[in-house]
Amino acid sequence: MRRFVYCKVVLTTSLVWVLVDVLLLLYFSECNKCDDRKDRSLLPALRAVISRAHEGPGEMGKPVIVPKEDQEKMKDLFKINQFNLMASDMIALNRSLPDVRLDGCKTKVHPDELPNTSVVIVFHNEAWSTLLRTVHSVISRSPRHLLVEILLVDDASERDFLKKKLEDYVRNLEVPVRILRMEQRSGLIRARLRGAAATRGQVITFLDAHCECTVGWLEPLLARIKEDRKSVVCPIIDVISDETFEYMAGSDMTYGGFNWKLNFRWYPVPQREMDRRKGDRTLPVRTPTMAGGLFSIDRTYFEEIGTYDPGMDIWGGENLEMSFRIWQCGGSLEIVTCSHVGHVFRKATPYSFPGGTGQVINKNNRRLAEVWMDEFKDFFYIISPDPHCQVSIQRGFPDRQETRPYPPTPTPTPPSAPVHYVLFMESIVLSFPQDEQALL
Ligand SMILES: [Mn+2]
Repeated sequence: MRRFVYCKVVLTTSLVWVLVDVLLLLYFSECNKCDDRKDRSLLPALRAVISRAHEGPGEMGKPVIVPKEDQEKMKDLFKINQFNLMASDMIALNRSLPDVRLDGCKTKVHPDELPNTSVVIVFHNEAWSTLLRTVHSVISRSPRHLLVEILLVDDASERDFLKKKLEDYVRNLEVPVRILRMEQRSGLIRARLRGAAATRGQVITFLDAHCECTVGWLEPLLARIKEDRKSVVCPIIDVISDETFEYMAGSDMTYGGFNWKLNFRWYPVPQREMDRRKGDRTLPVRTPTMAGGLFSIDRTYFEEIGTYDPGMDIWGGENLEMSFRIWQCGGSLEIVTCSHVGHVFRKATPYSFPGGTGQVINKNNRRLAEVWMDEFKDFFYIISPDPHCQVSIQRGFPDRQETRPYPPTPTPTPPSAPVHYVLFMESIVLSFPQDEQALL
């Protein structure tokens, strides 16, 4: 009987509290509507920022879905730059991105005194939104004292908005942005050389015109160059989808090689390189080649190794040429795994190649083979014969240092061989088809 009374008391008090909770909830949800009337409150502004960071198109690197009714127009616009221009234009120029770094990178402490850098970006008929998103991401995610300036080199673009409108826009940015114009279409290399010659920073950082830098991208690159001025460093290149502009983290477990058509190729980071770093994935990976145009280099070292080959036209082959040059001139090429920069990868090139795409790339690759590959160039000539293509190489290339990197026959590496020898051996072997690898 007593137990029954207890139960009644417990139930009644519970019921009372539930009612109190409901009343409280009703009261506060009513009050939400009053927020708008609270003048000078920071709350609405804060809320707007937070909701934009999570809800605006493409924020936090999310994919943009274009409404059905606009899809015809979207397809037309795609052809201009070979990426989804409509999606790109919908995204804020300063959109938020996820922090995709390894946990160990987020807590890394860098020296106070890092070298500063100039950022060189070459563009040719680039879209407004991708070019300016590159610029904004550099400015907002680089410590101000490390960023001397941004140099935009216009390789003879034809679009109007890249002229005065662009000049007016960059004038108001909080970092000096200079625009240099090539008088005629000169190609990526000669435009980059023009930009590099005008830099004032201790380090030159080259980026493409459709990139987005993420939080903490710059410090680890500069810290590595401070440690060793002959190390040339690349970030991990994350993928920005050409269809949706979704931001997708790249892997720290692949590095660069090449095949015998002299195309760049990704390969898994070998166990040897994991062992050298004692399994610490936050340490830089030594890579035989770099994927493309994103890297930082000490300015005086860039001059010492003879900069780029100015005889290369438009685009293609320059990334391998620079990689071979660095390794053979006593430097090292590394992927700094704590630095992440996104890049819009395209399935087709939007650029015109005066003289024809195939011819331009073939000529560039021949220059690369003739200068840096010794008798290994024969592999390239067997796979890509073109008796009509002739290149003349003027001297003026720097002397190579240390051991010859291309042994005539792949033999076991002597333990004292410098690291570039080992790396090239490996990428040569990797570049053969599987069945041929077994024969080596
Ligand atoms: Mn690119």
